[in-house]
Amino acid sequence: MSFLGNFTPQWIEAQFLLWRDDPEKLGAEWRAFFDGFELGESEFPGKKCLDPELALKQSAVLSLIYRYRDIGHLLACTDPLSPCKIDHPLLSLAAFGLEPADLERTFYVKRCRRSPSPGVPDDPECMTAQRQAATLREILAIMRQTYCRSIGVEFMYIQEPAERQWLIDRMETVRNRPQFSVEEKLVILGKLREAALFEGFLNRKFMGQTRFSLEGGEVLVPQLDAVVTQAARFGVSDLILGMPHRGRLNVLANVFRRPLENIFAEFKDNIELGVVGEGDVKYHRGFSVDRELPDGSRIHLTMSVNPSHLEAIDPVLQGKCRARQDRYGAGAAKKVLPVLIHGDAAFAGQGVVAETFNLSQLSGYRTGGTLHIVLNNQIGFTTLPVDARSSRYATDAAKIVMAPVFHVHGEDPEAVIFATRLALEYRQTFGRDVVVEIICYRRRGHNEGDEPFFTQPLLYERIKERLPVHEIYAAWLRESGVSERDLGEPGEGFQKRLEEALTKEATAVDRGFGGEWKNFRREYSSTSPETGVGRPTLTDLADTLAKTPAGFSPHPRIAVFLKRRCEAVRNGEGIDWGTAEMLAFASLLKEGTSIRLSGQDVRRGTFSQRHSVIYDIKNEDIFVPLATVAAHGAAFHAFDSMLSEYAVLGFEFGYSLESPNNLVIWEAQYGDFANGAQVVIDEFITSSETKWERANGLTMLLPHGLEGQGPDHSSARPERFLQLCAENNVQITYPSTPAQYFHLLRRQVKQPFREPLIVLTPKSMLRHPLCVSRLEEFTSGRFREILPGTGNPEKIRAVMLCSGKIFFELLERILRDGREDIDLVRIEQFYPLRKDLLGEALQRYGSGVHFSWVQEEPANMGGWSFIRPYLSEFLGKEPRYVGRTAAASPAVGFPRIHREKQEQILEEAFTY
Ligand SMILES: Cc1ncc(C[n+]2csc(CCOP(=O)(O)OP(=O)(O)O)c2C)c(N)n1
Repeated sequence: MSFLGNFTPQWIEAQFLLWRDDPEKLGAEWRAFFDGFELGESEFPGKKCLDPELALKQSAVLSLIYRYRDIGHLLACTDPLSPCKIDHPLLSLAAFGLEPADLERTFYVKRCRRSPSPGVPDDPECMTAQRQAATLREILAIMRQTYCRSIGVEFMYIQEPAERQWLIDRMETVRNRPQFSVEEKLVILGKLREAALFEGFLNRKFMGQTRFSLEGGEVLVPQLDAVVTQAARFGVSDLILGMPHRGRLNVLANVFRRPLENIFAEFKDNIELGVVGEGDVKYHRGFSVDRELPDGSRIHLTMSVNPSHLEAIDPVLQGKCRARQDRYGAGAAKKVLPVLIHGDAAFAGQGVVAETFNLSQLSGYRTGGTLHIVLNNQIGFTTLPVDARSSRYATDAAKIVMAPVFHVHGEDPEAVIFATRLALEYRQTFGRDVVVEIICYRRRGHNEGDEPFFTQPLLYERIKERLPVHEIYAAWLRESGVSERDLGEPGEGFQKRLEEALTKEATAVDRGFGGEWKNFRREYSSTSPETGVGRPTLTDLADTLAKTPAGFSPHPRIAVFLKRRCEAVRNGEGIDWGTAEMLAFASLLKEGTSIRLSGQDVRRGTFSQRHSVIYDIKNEDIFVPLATVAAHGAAFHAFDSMLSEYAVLGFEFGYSLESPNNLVIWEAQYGDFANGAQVVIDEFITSSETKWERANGLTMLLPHGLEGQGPDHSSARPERFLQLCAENNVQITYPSTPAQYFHLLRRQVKQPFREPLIVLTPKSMLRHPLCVSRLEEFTSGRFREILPGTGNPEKIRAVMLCSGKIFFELLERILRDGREDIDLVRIEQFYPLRKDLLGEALQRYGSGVHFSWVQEEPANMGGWSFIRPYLSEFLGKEPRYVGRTAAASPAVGFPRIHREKQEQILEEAFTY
């Protein structure tokens, strides 16, 4: 039945009137229908009565064209393991009210766009020049050749007319299959053969060793080779690639040209290669190289380090690229190209993929578009697509940003390379993400020790029958007239290189700490640098930061807020947390350190404590006071992030990898939510140095403290971070005063090395009258990892060791009750623990003093488990534990119970 068959004439008439009023009121198909109707009518000016059947058919043809562009991919022949589809009910002639007899009829296929603005006439030149006629048979052939051969394209959801037309123009003119020169074809063939030979060689020489063979998807190698060549032509200077296990060694060998002997050395378990730290398996390590191409152009290629956690690299790579783009300056989005390779199961299954797409157009996070390649081998370990996703395509997550997706037959290398070049050109032109999916298969099991016939016996019978793609392509070239001489022997030369490399010594390896990192020390050292800032500088900064531009109208409460901050600094006392942070930022900016602060609502601050960006209440113009004090090329950027932890923290980790001279900060809305990014914490932040020799100086601000807000706004889970500590991999702090926070932030930049900094930050303490500092605490000194007691040791009978917020609750009670028998020792930095300072702090007291560890967190959380063995060692006995009993949830849901429990802890602490 025709698509018109379901509608009454009255309904169509009503639609027509709507269309006359504004075509945008109708969906795309109905717009095409009435456009066609109008076109038919305009062919016969003055003729009142047009043959209605002809007009309907003309419209139907335009609908058909539209629909082929839209869903022609449903008929595309892209799967090497399945027969090609021949028909689809939505694409049959009947679906449009057309019939075979119409095939020889002539229809108009190009029409002029109606002027979008009322009163502006349609372009008359276009009305005559662009109209073309063709028979339906010809039209259908073009549509089928373009959209239903080896490339299926999804792009009609793109809402930008210019982008859509750009793609149409490039695809339909060449029917999605351009002519490659014989030379180009032979390069493709050579790369396919190298890819196959490499796998075959490893299979023979290192039988059974895991390498995650690329066999079945070898086309990835000529494809990436084409990306490199094309990118260099476009003026890309840096190509940064993130890819998982499958085919990674092959890509390193055949695209990055990593010395083969180095790859083999890793198979021989040659730890002589200079790995520092714990190291990682060979298919996770990073590599970078400058490649010079035959035309003389140069491009720097980076293979980013990669954990096993599939897709975790996606946001990290984005952050890395963005940092490099920021460093290169204006126009760098076109020069630094992010490329991400994905497996089909991981791309469909891992939520971080969608999160990363969501970052792609945000001003603080965009990277000018990413080229995504999905190597769809139609299986994930032993799981088939039917169990791996609910979406039709493995790539459907890309549609959230309306990225064009090219699905390409993995045994048609020319189609793969054509689609990839077009995708790259699209990225360079529009600065948006784009996806090329290679549909192929996996010749072997998931890894080299795996038996695929256990779970997919029939599928693997079919796979067994497939010839290697280089053989298929060589046969195709032979048939199309390329001579045997030109085709040559598979592997000439390359086989020899492989054999030679097997006997060669490995060469020096990339050990990190180059480029931006070359001035940093690898080793952690515990000495805190001096981080004070002179009084005149601080008061000047406070003055400057309190000013708003002439004519700018801040909210009246913000005006008061700015004034109070400034007064506190001028008066030299009562400086709160937010002011301390502002002074740390401002002084660093003035000294030339750029600052990037990112996280949910960080500009204002979740607790309204920061106000780093101020809004004009009359027009919402913004003003960033900190930007006005930056000097020596430094910049201050605060970005309110999208509501994600995983992708955003990953992004900031990547950013910090690339910019060790900057202060890069991620702030959690509440510390609790950081566990949404646990993969980034485990796999990158705390372990990247020991695995890959990639240090980083990322700072994480995690609001923490039990304040009766329930289980989920209370704990940054310090115990989790403390469990990850070893080998000086991270700094875990819970500073108690604004001045300590000031010195800590400055220390992060002034240290001669870089290690991640975790800061448990306050919530209610932001406004607590005791949680303030005097200016002289800022003007000299350094961050103090341990704050010893201040009482008279002669009078002290009990010492309470504690950290963070509970200190103030204990202090309040000491002050209230005038207790001179009690002293408080604060652990401001748990890790690396300054045992020397802790020892000094405890040695002040005479014998017979009672020592307690006091915390508000349950016993299985907070700092207790971590600190307990150290305290036992120092004291020669177990300290008393005062705090909540072990609990499954960090805090209770009822404020009254919270208060009662908190009171009990204090009571108990003071009863010794
Ligand atoms: C987050 C995560 N979960 C599970 C695994 C274990 N694993 C390794 S490879 C793999 C299958 C991946 O399938 P696909 O993404 O299609 O890539 P392929 O191996 O087929 O190339 C799985 C489940 C992992 N590495 N990461």
